[in-house]
Amino acid sequence: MRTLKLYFLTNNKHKYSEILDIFKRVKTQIRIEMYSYPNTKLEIQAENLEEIVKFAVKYARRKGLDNFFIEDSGLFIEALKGFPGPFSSYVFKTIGIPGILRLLENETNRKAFFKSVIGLCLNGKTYIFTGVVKGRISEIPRGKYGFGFDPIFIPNGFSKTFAEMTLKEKNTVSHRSRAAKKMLNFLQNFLRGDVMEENKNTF
Ligand code: ITT
Repeated sequence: MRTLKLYFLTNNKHKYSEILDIFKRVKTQIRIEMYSYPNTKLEIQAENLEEIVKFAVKYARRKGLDNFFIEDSGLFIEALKGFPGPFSSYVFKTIGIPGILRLLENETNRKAFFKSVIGLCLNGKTYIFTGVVKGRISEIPRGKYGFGFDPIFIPNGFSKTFAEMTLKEKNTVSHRSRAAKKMLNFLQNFLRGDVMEENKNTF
């Protein structure tokens, strides 16, 4: 089997650890290295994660990079019409968890979902993988693990928040693990030689 080295372009160590855990669980010839690459995502304020990722991939390709992936994710709250969604990173840094909980004060509809979109650039071609986890926003923050909005997100089927789960537990259901598993599956097929040149996710 061939080996493959991929760069994960991110400045978020938590995302890197979560995706690395998915790849470490299986016997694979794929090596992933975190690559802090500035400004790949700053150029665009699009309203959906796919557009942001496609733009970021093109941007990195224009800079001469190949064999890398980028992930963009967000928390979509139903009562807030999908806010903060693609603006999650900015909203976390500004109003943060207290701000989100204030916006949801007296709100009984606590439904929300996390979405992850991965853009993989492999031998000059781009492939998109997505993952979603549905859940609800807790009344108060709980837990010490993870990052971002983890302390207020309870995935369906659980009573714990993501921040009360270990990384491995979170990876059994999270949006990012779902997208990463799709990418891993695709890469394993690729390395076996079952190349899906006309994969519907390519562009
Ligand atoms: P990079 O762009 O460098 O990869 P980032 O943290 O800025 O890292 P995003 O632009 O994708 O990543 O922003 C996603 C934000 O959404 C992130 O900062 C969190 O606030 C939130 N978020 C996404 N996935 C999350 C998760 O698994 N747990 C908690 N919060 C999450």
